Amino acid sequence: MIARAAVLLLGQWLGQACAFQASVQPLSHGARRSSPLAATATTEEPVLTLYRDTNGWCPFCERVWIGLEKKGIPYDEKLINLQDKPQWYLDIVPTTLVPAIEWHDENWDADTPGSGALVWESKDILEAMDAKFAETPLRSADEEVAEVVEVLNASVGFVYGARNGTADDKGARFAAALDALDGVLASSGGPFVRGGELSAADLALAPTLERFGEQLKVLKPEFPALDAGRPAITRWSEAMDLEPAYTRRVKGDAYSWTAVTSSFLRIFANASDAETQAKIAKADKAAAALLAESRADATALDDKAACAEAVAALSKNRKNVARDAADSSPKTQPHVKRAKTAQAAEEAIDAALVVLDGGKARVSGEAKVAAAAIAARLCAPRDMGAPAAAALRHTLLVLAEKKPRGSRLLKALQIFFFWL
Ligand SMILES: N[C@@H](CCC(=O)N[C@@H](CS)C(=O)NCC(=O)O)C(=O)O
Repeated sequence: MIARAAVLLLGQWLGQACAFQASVQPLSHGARRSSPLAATATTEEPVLTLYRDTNGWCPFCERVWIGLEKKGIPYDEKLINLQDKPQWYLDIVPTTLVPAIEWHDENWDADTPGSGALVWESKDILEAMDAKFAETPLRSADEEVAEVVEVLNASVGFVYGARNGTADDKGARFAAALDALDGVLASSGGPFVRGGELSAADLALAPTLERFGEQLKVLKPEFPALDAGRPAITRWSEAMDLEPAYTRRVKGDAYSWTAVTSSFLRIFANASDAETQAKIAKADKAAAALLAESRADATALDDKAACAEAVAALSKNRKNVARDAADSSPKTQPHVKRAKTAQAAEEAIDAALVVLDGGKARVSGEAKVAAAAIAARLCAPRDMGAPAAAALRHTLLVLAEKKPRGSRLLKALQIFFFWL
């Protein structure tokens, strides 16, 4: 009962977060699309539609999303903008919240949302999925593990909010909750909450711990890493990172969560006070440093499946991406320099597609600006999975680099002397 109330509270809070995040103009506008790279890469006909938030940031959606990937259920997606939910969605889902699923049953008609049987509430969805696909159970009742729910609630209060109670109290509560979780993970035999198999409890934890782990580095650097001195949580994180159902498409990355931290601060804190301004500047600086790391990470291109996913997503959304990269009055990430024209962004996109496909390319000056803008705007899992985002960011940032002034002259001299 307490656990249910706690999950509900988390839902209300994150509902606000997601509503805000929906104002980010996404690179991906696909209203209905198959997962570009289902970890289970199925070509079977979808058996259900997943309704999830446009930004791919709702942790409840992510919980179901990982579950679908893990169980290998073929699905398609409809993305719901939480800031402007379509009337048809309000009409078919009584809670009006995401996620929901719609079964492609005998009544289902692709053009009539709600014609198939609908299930909402992430826990009920996971249960319904387990009922139909019993051979890969996620044991969703286990989601109610008290220590898991307490970690989720304590994190929500601590990371941003300080409405009731002091930051110290909240920090102590969160630390105690993490200790208790560590205890559960140790006594289960691990690496997961219920032992050797992934369960719905792990699916509830992962999306939240992942983002707060990154954001706390900027917001509360004095708070130790979530797994510091908690070996069972370290083992759990490592085991999660071996789950393709999570890492290939649903997991975000350090850059994405850090880059949106300043947006979170603008919404949840008093953006005009000096302390918040300093944190915003710090978050943006930390994000820039992570971008530099992406530039350095050429190994991202070794993951050919990731490159293919990036090519597919970029090709499909290129018009929106180009528009976004040349937006002269951006609503988010105003510090990111945009290109003067969408054509320059198109040039950067074409070049990136060539490089991701194994070729070589260079771009003109304004397209370099566009390439850097696209790299900075790219978010996982909103636009693509984290491995694909790493490959695309690296590609774009290399394209964006200005060649040192002397290098062309040097090349010309080399050619000249070669022919002498
Ligand atoms: N208890 C629900 C919570 C779902 C939820 O809170 N979803 C949020 C997004 S994170 C939402 O739809 N917010 C939109 C709104 O509040 O209007 C579940 O587990 O599915």
